[in-house]
This record gives sequence, C-alpha cells and structure tokens, in this order.
Amino acid sequence: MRKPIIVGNWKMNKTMKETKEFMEAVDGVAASDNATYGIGAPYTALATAVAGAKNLIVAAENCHFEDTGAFTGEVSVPMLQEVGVTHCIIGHSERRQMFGDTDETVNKKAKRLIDAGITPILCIGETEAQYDAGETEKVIREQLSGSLANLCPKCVGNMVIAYEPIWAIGTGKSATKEDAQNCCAIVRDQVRVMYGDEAAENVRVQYGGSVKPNNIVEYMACPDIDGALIGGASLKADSFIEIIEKTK
Ligand code: G2H
Repeated sequence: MRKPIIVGNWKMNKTMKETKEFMEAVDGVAASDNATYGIGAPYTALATAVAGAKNLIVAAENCHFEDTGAFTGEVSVPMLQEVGVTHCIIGHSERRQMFGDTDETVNKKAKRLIDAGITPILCIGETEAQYDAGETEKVIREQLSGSLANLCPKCVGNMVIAYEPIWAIGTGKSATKEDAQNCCAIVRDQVRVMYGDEAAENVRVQYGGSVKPNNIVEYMACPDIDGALIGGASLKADSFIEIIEKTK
C-alpha cells in the first residue's frame, strides 16, 4: 500500500522567523502513521525547518545537478544533504517557465538526488493551451519520458511525482477530481511503460494546483492520487493544519 504524502510548497515565502513559528504550530499536528506531511521551503529557511521538524519532512524547492563549480546563485545536492533535507522538488512549472529548467536538466537533478538518497518530488503538467488543444496526455507522457530517462525501476518506485496542470496553479481554478484522477492514472501508466508494474504500483503521485482545505478530501479519495503538492494553502499554519486534520 502506498503511504499518502502531502507537501506544502512555500515557493519564495517565509523568513527564518516565520519558518520557526510555522514549525512550532504545525509539526506536532503532523504526527501520523497513515500519511506523511511536509513542507518545501526556500534555501535560507531549510536549516530552521529541519531543526523544527520531528514529524514533518523538509524538502528543498530546487537543486543543481553539479556538485561544485562556477554556477552563481545555485545550490548543490551535497549542500542540501548537509542541511538535512530528505526531499527536493524538481521541475516545478515556475522553474520551467521562468528559470529555464527542461526535462533534460530535471532528469540530471533527479539522478543526482537519487544518488544522494534524497527523494525527488518531480513536477510535470500541461499549459492551458495544451489542455484546450487536447494534448494533456501527450504532454504528460513526453515530460515523464525525458525527466525519468535512464533511472532504475526501484529508484522511480521510491520517487514522488506531482501532476500540476499549469492553468490550475495559484489561480483558484482547480482540476475536477475526475480530470485529476485521470491524469494521475496516466502518470502511473507512463511509469509502468518505462519501468514496469512494481515501480508503477510504488510511485506516489500527487495532484497539485489550488488544493485547499475544502477540496483536499475529494482528491485524496481518488485511487491514483496519493497526495498533494500545496502552494497557497500551505502558507498559513491554520490552513495547513486543517488539511492535515482532514487527511490523517
Ligand atoms: C502549484 C501549487 C504548489 P497552489 O504550484 O506546487 O501551488 O496550490 O498555490 O496552486
């Protein structure tokens, strides 16, 4: 059985002080045998988050695939290891759209993270124009083909893949539970095509895009949705606690 995993993605939000306050308010509530809860924090907040996390898992929001070098402003996987994060979001659509991430670089990041024992949370999803053109399945399969190339079946089975339709991100326009289920099933099927049944049955697939306390339960009830990646609704402790309480 796959253990559900619900992760906040703070994006470029929260100072160290705000992170400490959030961890004090939320970490105790996140104790659960049935599900894993966590937050993705900006680099400067990671050490504070790790220090305050007994129950929550802590994810970085990006990494570089090289260990050292002339990459001004970047952070490497060994640096994240040293801070103590266990997970790392890669390929978020905001990074693909604004910072040049591609399936190829995301694939390199996935490989480096897996080598380091850090679980990638790989994000994929179609644009509104692709959705309108009926290209969603094609886009999902192509992104996964590139981003998951040349990994081992067991490694892929241990990963988390977040399906996030770009038109639903931060817009308040969430996918219907039928669309979200259908697309998460396509994600799982593409993992099956590439890495076989065991990887497909083990990989945890999240839905992301305007998940809130009032819609989390219906998404989590879908058979191929094993969790959620949550932006706006993870920023306030009260709202993230409500999501935890509803899914524990
Ligand atoms: C999608 C999501 C978090 P939000 O980016 O990854 O953000 O829940 O605000 O749509």
